Order: sequence, then structure tokens, then C-alpha cells
Amino acid sequence: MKKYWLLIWAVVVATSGCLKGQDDPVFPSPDLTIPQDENVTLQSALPFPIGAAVNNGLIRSRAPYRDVVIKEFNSLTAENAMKFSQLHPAENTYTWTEADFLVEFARQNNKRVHGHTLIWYKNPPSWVMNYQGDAAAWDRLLKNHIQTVISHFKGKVVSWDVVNEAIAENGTLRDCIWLQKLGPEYISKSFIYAHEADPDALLFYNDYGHEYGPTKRNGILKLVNDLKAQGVPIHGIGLQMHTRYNMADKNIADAINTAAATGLKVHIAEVEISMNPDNIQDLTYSAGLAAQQKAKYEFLVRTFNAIPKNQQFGITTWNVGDSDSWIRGEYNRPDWPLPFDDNYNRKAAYQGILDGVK
Ligand code: 9MR
Repeated sequence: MKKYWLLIWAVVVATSGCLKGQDDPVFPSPDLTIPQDENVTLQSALPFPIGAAVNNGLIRSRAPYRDVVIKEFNSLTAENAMKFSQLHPAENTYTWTEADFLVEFARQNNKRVHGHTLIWYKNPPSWVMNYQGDAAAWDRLLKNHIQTVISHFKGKVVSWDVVNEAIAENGTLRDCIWLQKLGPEYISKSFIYAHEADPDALLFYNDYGHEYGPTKRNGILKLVNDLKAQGVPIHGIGLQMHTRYNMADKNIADAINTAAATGLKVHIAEVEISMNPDNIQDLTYSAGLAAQQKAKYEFLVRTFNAIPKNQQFGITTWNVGDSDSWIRGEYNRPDWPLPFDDNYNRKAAYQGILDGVK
């Protein structure tokens, strides 16, 4: 008899494993969500634009994702579709399909589109890396790319991350192909070319690590203040804010307030709050972690909401649900960095965002 029950137990365990669908999240969030209130959305509750970086594949294939994007956010950034390699894979080839899809989706749903990103050390396609030419030829390459892209989206994309991540961790200019070929002026030239192509577009310098401390932050602030002093058309500063639950509030406040002190518009441009920065492989998302994440989102929003109104360009989360985040794939660890869980339920972090403007 004992053997018989053991057999049934074994069959049940084995079958429940098989029943797990292919689409089941790798790291399901436990039951740590807040009740759905149909009268509340982020875009209706917040007094500044609230955006998400989005992925076209998910917009097309996952209805709950698309629904949350439409319902909760009023500003969109392409997570990848407007990067150099994606738009300009060969010298004489531009591929607009994906970016156009996103812009059209935004138009149909009445969302602002923020362009990301024109010039980034990380993203040049191999034809750029292998390009042979003198300084004038490199200058033309830079100008053609920026102006072709901006002109294509003129009137549809209101703002651009013109240059992304040009400052290294030690606060100096990061070594990259653009610096090597054009010198430090590649940055001011990028802004000038962008402004020529669309004088109405708001132009941002975007970087991460303002909250790490003064070393990198001072390098970033010096760069944007120098650009301003030279009369270069720069209108905003993007703080990516890929941060973590145990980042000190003071560091976050210093990051936001020093950016605001430049007088530029401030975009918290790529927020997520990682819950597992130490890469613990068997970590689970607990009520305690959820509460800490909620508090960190709340602090960030409260601090942003306190800078002058006309400088509040908005806050953008780097994708939507926990399973959409680049973090899990990049670091191969469980993590829950976003305000929505794997199934697009609202987390405590969502409530934290709402509480930040109370
Ligand atoms: O989330 C993006 C990921 O899907 C891409 O593979 C990666 C490389 O293009 O870029 C990620 O987004 C980055 C953003 O463009 C710039 N700041 C850092 C972001 C996370 O790496």
C-alpha cells in the first residue's frame, strides 16, 4: 500500500513539472502585488510625463504588455529600435521598419516619443568600426547619421538622447571610436548637427552613474555645463538611474538635484531598482524586499517632483514588467527591478511611485 501511494506521489510531482508552460516566467514573482484599482493609472496620477522603454516584439506578441503600456504610460522610448546599428546597419542602408512601427504605435495611442540614442560608444555597427577616412570624412559620417535619423522622425520624436555615456567612471571622456576619430568635439558637433536637422527637438545628454558619487557625476556636470557655456544647443540631461534598492537616498538626491542645478530639463531616463545587486542565485522576492523597493521608488519620485516644474521632463522606467528587464539576461540572476511583476500586476513599487507625489 505504501508503495502504491509513493507511486501516485511520484506521478503527481512529475506531471506538475510537465504542466509548466513554456511561457511561465523563469522567476515568478510571489504574491506581492497591490490590488488593481481601475480608476488609477500612473499617467493620470502623476503631474509629469511617465514613460517606459519598450520592446516591439513584446508589443506585438504579448497583449498584457501592450495593454499596460497603453494604459499606464504617456511617453515611450525605444529600448533598442533607434540605436545606430538597428537604424543604419550599412553605410548606405537605413532600416526604419522597427522604429517606424514604434512611432506609429505611439501616435495611435497618443504617446510622446523620446529618441534613444544617436551617438553611443557601445553601438556603432562594424561598418563604422572599420570605416577608413580622414577627419573630414568622419565628420560627414557623424553628421549624415544624425541628420538623416532626426529628419526621418521630425515632428514625431520630440526629444533625443544625442550623446549617450560619453563619460568614464573616473570622470574623464570615455575612450571610443568617436573620440579617437573626431576628438572631444564629437560631442558638441553631435548636438549642433541634431539641432540643425530639427530645431524644435529637445536635445539631451544621457548617462548613468550620477548617483554613484561625485567622481563620475562631476565629469558629467562639467561636460554639460561646458556645452551650455559654449552656446551648444543642449536642452536636457538624462540620468539613466539603473540603480539598486540599497543605494543611499542621499546619493539619489544629489544626482537629481545637481542635474537640476544645471538649469536643464531633467529626464530620469532608464530607471530600474535592482533587488539583487549581489547576484545571489537563490534569492526570492520577499515582502521585505518589496517594501524596500517601494520606499526607494517613492524617494526617487518625491525628489524628482520637487525640482522646478519646467525642468521635469519626466521619468522613464527601463521596460515594464520584471521579466522584460535586461537585468536578468545580462547578469544571469533572479531580479525584480520594475514596478510591474512578471504577469504585469502592480507591485508595491507601483504604489511607491504614486506615493511619491502625495
Ligand atoms: O536594455 C538594452 C538591451 O536590450 C540591449 O541589449 C543593450 C545593448 O544595446 O542596451 C540596453 O539598454 C541600455 C541603454 O540603451 C543605454 N543605457 C544602458 C541600458 C542597459 O544596458
